[in-house]
Amino acid sequence: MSFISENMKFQLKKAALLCILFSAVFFGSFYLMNFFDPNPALKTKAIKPVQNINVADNIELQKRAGNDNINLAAFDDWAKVNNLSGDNIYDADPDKDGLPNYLEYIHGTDPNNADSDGDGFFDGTEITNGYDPDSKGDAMTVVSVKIDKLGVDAPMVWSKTDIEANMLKDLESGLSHFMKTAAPGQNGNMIVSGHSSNYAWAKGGYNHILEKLNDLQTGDLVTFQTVQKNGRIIDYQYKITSKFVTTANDQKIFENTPNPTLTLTTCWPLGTNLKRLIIKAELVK
Ligand SMILES: [Ca+2]
Ligand SMILES: [Ca+2]
Ligand SMILES: [Ca+2]
Repeated sequence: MSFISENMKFQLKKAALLCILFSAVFFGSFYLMNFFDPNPALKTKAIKPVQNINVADNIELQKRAGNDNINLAAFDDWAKVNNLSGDNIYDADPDKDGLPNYLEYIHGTDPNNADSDGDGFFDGTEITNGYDPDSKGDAMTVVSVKIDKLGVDAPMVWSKTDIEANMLKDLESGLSHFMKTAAPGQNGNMIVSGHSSNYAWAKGGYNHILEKLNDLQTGDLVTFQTVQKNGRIIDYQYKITSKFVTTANDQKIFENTPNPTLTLTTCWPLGTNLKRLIIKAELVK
């Protein structure tokens, strides 16, 4: 009898110890994971300079940013409501969030609050990196790519991977934006790819989305339309500056640029993945 009870005690002690050990390992690794990497998606928001545009003398930009529901006559009313005044009213940044008043107005953010959605990231930082300044956390703006000349109107996927198999998965849902490259309208080289062709049995609705890419010429336009949660729709137009075919591993196309540029890439010749057809374009200002 006493033998069984001793054995039971031993087993209970062993179970308790195992339980403590397991908890220590589980919570310890949970803590470490969070300590080192609280939220990888949020962590990628490096602060970059925001474009400094004077809307007062930029008619083309007014039109693009206008979209009928944002007009400059209304800017004055908006400025009054927000107690903004002074000679430098468009370019001033009273809340020091990296976003001049003019861009606060365009994006519908609060010019007197550096973090309009209260998620811990400044309005300017969010916009520069493609995040929605009016949606908490790691919500990106919803982007579609429109190339009128080719009849292309497709969603842009914010790729979060540089692993080829996963990138191909992204291409099932539209055009793919290479991670860590510039966001639409922002300084730097934005790299976007799409299928020109694919296997007949391949999944996805965008397997031929860029099959006519070679029909584009210098001067043609590619539009990136961004939609924020607050309803703001902003079109960024890129005008094509060059077109060329290069090898599949040409690293030069990834080189960064100081100004907002677009690199659009697809497999070429049509029906193969031997080479790449590249379109280079610059933001219309
Ligand atoms: Ca500001
Ligand atoms: Ca703000
Ligand atoms: Ca924010």
